[in-house]
Amino acid sequence: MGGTRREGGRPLTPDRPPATDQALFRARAHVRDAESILVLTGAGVSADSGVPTFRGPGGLWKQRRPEELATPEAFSRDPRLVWEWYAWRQERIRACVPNAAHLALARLAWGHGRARIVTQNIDGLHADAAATLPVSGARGNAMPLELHGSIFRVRCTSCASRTARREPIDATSVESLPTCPSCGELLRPDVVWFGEPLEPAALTEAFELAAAADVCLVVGTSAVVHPAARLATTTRAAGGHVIEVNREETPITSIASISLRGSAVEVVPGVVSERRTANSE
Ligand code: BV8
Ligand code: ZN
Repeated sequence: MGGTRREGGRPLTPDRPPATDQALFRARAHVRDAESILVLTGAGVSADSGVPTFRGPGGLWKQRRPEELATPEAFSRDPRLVWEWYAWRQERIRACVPNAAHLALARLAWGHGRARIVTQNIDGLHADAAATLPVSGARGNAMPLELHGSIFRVRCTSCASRTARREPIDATSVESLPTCPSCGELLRPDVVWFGEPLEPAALTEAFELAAAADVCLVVGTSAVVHPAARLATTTRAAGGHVIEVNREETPITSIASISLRGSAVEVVPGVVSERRTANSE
């Protein structure tokens, strides 16, 4: 197993699995010494909390693929079926709590104000982890940039009003689907579906963070969904390090300085431990 740093011009041969002590030590050093860190997470960071991943074994639902349900066309064709899928996911997610990876990442972002969490997930678990931190101005640093929206927010299909909504959705009939209190039109989940653009401000901020990051720590994403999948390559192109935590290889593995094999809940806390050398504080 050969992991090398980028220095010295030697060809980059990322650390191969499994997450060995040496690879963990090097990843921790990169994180400790970085002045700016972009944390990019996908469904894998929440898998250990019990949230089904998109493309894993539990990702299929009633023999349909998420890409067939998470689209504006699917919603206009059958809003009840799409809401039934989101109601089922909401119910699953309500029973889930942030795991050790969410909590360690929240403490990293809160502690030094030099790390930002950008997530593809809509489960709200990074925000729940931030809410466990002591109330202070710095807690805001731990709040994630939710690139794909939130399963616990709804948006009107007509007047586009947005509101948080955690109470269960009754998707048993079209008539029981939620409607807008202002204009009476149908509400939809406030998430980004395939074929829909991401919020421009969030997208701009995410790519600015990626370009400025010394380290992009990528946790639990298959890196197949764009434009989020391009954030790590943006950091790499700007000369930063990409550190990946995943159970398996992904398209990001080949550009990662270090790719740590293992589950987020086991690996992430050891990589982002808060201790920094005395002279760097
Ligand atoms: C857009 C919200 C333009 C909904 C989601 C360029 C190239 C190719 C395709 C495209 C491209 N540009 C655009 C596209 C099309 C499309 C796309 O990317 N398609 C892919 C599938 C090929 N992109 C879009 O449509 C985007 N929009 O580009 O608009 C535009 C501009 C102007 C005007 C009009 C249009 C919108 C994409 C957003 C879609 N919405 N979610 C919902 O969730 O219901 S995406 C969805 O996938 C989720 O957000 C999810 O987070 C995301 C990515 O999946 P992952 O998070 O990676 O999850 P996955 O299950 O795949 O993988 C889990 C990983 O974790 C695995 O690697 C596994 O090994 C690992 N793992 C598992 N357990 C653990 C673990 N790791 C660690 N520990 C564990 N315990
Ligand atoms: Zn409305």
